[in-house]
Amino acid sequence: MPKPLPEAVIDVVIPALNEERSLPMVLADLPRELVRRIVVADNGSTDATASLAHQGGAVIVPAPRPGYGSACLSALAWLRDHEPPEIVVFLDADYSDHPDELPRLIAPILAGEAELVIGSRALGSREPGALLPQARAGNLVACLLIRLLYGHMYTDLGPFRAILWHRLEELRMGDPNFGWTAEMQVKALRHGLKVSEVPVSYRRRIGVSKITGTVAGTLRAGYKILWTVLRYSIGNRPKVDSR
Ligand SMILES: Nc1nc2c(ncn2[C@@H]2O[C@H](COP(=O)(O)OP(=O)(O)OP(=O)(O)O)[C@@H](O)[C@H]2O)c(=O)[nH]1
Ligand SMILES: [Mg+2]
Repeated sequence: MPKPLPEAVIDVVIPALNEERSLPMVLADLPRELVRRIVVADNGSTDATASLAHQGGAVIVPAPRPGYGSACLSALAWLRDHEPPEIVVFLDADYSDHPDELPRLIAPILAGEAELVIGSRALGSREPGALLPQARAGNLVACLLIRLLYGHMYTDLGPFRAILWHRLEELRMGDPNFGWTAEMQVKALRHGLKVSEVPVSYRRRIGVSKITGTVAGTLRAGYKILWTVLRYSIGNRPKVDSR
């Protein structure tokens, strides 16, 4: 059973690629009183993302290798060298997630009831058109495959999530791009983390889609996610915490 953490140190990681229109809104809506640092992981945005992140009080960590997962890995490497937090919260920079819902994500961890909390868009309310049909179908297939191979039913692979730092470190994350969210969820099951989900709201993104809004992005992400779910299922029987 995880320990309650009434006053945990929380850092937020935001992978961002050319999100100058939405990032300031994400930064403005985050409940700053709960958050120690905001780390924006940037793969060389060519717009004002980095300067707006700086103005908004975030730390900018440059990610040399392109990709969503690489950006997250660069942020984690930076945190490791700069007094790591107790809890890391991830969310996207496109203002699809509702940053003001962060307290919901961390509540089960603070209460000692969970070590990884996924913000589920399937359980929450979605603005029409926010979660594209291909993303919904892909998530469902991936979640069913996880159920089959790991014995735990998630309802989403949503990007808005919170995890205990020391347990995240145990997972030795490595996916450089679209498999990042699935990798974290299946490895959490394999490592016996206590996982839970809370409903989160989701709205249509502002700015240009990089992943599920494009055909190439959807196909590459779908393939990568399914492969990720399969590859970590090979080997020992997963340890599932079904409490
Ligand atoms: N640093 C970095 N961030 C990225 C990269 N690709 C996507 N992102 C960020 O990751 C988040 C998710 O990307 P989106 O384009 O919104 O992907 P999506 O949510 O699947 O697709 P939409 O439904 O169009 O929003 C956003 O904050 C992007 O700016 C990348 O290669 N590097
Ligand atoms: Mg998005």
